[in-house]
Amino acid sequence: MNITVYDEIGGTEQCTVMEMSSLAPNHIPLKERVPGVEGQAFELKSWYDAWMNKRQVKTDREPVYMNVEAVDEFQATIPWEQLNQAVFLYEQDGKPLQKGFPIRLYVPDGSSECLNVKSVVSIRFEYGEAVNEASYGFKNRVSIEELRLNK
Ligand SMILES: Nc1nc2c(c(=O)[nH]1)N[C@H]1C(S)=C(S)[C@@H](COP(=O)(O)O)O[C@H]1N2
Ligand SMILES: [Mo]
Repeated sequence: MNITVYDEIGGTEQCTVMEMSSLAPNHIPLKERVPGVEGQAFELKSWYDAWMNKRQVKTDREPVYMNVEAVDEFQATIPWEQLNQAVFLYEQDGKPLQKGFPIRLYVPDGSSECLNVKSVVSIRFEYGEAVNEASYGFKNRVSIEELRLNK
């Protein structure tokens, strides 16, 4: 399963877990940042810098937030300042994740544990208007039935 990475300046790339984790300069046991949870994780921000370098992007700008979306369409938008300790869990017992595959975000500095999005398949770095608070939840899914009813 691929993960789509998008950055307004750096462009778009489809990555495998292997490609992402091998690019990441800083790998840690997750329990160092999230006590009680086993597994190997890599740091988000140092991975992001390495990815931007690989994309040959030079910029002084920083994203204002990151948006991640999961297989089940759960998604979260998190201000850049809450992401300093953020990591992606990618392996448990030396194997791909049983729960949260392909990767799971953990946000130790985040405003809520609900931001620990499982099964992330899309990661977007955004530079637009600042968001002051993190948000999460399922994307709006409007069925044909509802459209008819609300007409
Ligand atoms: N993909 C996905 N990730 C998700 C959720 C979800 O519904 N889908 N729920 C979130 C919420 S609201 C919480 S509280 C935690 C629960 O994590 P747990 O399953 O490890 O207890 O996962 C978060 N990550
Ligand atoms: Mo939650």
